[in-house]
Amino acid sequence: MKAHLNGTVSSDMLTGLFAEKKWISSKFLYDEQGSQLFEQITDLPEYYQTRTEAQILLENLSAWKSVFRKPAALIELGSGSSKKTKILLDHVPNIESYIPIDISEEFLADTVTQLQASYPGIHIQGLSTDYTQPFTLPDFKGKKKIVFFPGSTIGNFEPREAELFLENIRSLLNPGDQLIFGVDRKKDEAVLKAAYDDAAGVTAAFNKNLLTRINREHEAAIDVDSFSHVALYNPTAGRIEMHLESSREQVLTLGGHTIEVKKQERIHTENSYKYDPEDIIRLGRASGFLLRRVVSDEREYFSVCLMEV
Ligand code: AVJ
Repeated sequence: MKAHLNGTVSSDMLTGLFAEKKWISSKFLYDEQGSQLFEQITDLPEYYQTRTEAQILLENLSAWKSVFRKPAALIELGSGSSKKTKILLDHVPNIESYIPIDISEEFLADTVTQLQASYPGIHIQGLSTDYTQPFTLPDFKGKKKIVFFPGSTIGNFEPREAELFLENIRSLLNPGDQLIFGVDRKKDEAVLKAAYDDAAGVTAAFNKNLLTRINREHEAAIDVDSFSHVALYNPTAGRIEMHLESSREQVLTLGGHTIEVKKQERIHTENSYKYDPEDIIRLGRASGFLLRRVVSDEREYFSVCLMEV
């Protein structure tokens, strides 16, 4: 939806720009261009997360094998290209069905077609929905369900929201069903900052693409180059923050509205919360799951967690 000339702004993407402290939700980072940039981020030397999580998954196959001791359904939240899931599909027997859930219908359909060809023995059924909104799962006739939520996406939720989100997921499951999720750990600030402010400038482009998207979808003319990428670690909150900082005083015109921006004023575009094992214990307790195990890499950069209903 667009900002209307009659004075109402009905777009989710723009509301935060009219707030005292300007913000844009990080979910808008992932248009087509943004999703491509994010894929590039996952290959950056500074962005250890994706390859560390894959390594942890590979190094702990016996744990996932015991999760799937009996035939079960694997349900993935925000499956994207299902890259990490392939580690499970390739090495873990007894995955009877795979239900990738993703908001992008087109992307999902392609993924399902490709996966079905590679894994003819697994029943694959995509579900195109926003998994942060209430949804229902297909009926698995009493079969065990394993929810897979990799990529530290949980870090984008505010801590309280993360608890409520997991509580909601738990309500879709039965006793004995399990949840496997990946989350980035707190660590040396320089390592964290580099991961969100890479030398090649891919993360900067990813952040600034939000403004390009607003220009395109709201017929705005924001001077994208007048904003610079800022990534900082907020140790009190335990999170990385991304902002867009204006290099000058300016007025943005959006669908008949004007927004004044001061020199060096920032638009907050993302929070990425980091979880140490004690934070994971708290999260499990608050969401009503039983925490079964937390596995990390040698450097203790990332964790994969197993929880049970
Ligand atoms: C996809 C939310 C896990 O927080 O690291 C990457 C997104 N933002 N670089 C993250 C992101 C900037 C990413 N998550």
